[in-house]
Amino acid sequence: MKDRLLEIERKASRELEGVTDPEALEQFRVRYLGKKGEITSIMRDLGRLPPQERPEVGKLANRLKEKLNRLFEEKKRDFGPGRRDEKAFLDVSLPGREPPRGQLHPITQVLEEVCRIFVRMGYRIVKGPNVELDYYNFEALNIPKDHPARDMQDTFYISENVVLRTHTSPMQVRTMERHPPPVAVIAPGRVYRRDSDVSHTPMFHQVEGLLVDRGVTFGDLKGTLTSFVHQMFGKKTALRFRPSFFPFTEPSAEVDIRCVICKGEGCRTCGQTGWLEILGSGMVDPAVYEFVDYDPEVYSGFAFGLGIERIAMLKYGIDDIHMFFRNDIRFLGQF
Ligand code: 2U9
Repeated sequence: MKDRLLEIERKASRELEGVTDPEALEQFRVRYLGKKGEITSIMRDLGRLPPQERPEVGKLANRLKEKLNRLFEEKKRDFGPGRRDEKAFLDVSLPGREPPRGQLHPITQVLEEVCRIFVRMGYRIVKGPNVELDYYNFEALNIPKDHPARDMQDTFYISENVVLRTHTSPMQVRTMERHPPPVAVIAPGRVYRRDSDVSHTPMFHQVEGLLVDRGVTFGDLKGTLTSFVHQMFGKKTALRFRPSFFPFTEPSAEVDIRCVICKGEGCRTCGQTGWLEILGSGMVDPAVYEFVDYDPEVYSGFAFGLGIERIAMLKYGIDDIHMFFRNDIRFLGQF
């Protein structure tokens, strides 16, 4: 009897595949599920089985009956008024389909996180043009005419006196021009440099900061940036200030954190040093104050700059900066 049930199941499934009109479907129903149909006859024959076999075979027969009923109902929908290929078909019993949800680009997420940290410390956000005068991008930042950064190789020139800004520093100069001290601002945004390899793209994002007031010291710079690093990378992150040089700050220092990959052991990411450079900083060079009419005898301040793509690469362990700009949803959806 079990074999007969299996045989019916195979036969019925095959037959149903060949059913292409309502008449054939009705014949199918009569043949298998009708009063004189195959399943009904099996049910009737159950009584002839030895009593101990009846429950198992009965259960199998019931299951097959349910299955064929279901297949029959599904097929019926293909022909009925609510058939699937009809434009108006709407099965209100189906669960709703969730539309794919968007999210912020990882660079935007990191940029906003950096800004949030400084805004909490009292800094104000300033934004300005990406196409900038040579004066604000170089001249007022104490970058002399013969400085290599001004080379056509490094900077996108729009005309002799107009460039795509190579950093967001022009915004700090514009801010100081219009506001007397004290100032505490951060300038986030896009910057442009003629550079492209695994860690450089011709456009990237920076957040730069500037704080000027009476009596601001290198100690304030260290405290501020230490707090930033701890908020961004965790309170246990070791950091160091390494002497450096920038035309617009003196003295200058770069900030390194303990390598997030090897924890200081030495690896490919940190070039075996155990340290990763994450930002540049320094006390604003008095020469810069001359351009904005701040008195360097009364005021002092510090400035810093960081590349958002670099921070994001270190935070998420990404070794190719171009991943951020390929717009591959499978990559971007992970953040
Ligand atoms: C004014 C005065 C000084 C901003 C500074 C840096 C050091 C720095 C780099 C970090 C990685 C650029 O994106 S990056 O390649 N920046 O090292 N930036 S101090 O100094 C200023 C800015 C404005 C008026």
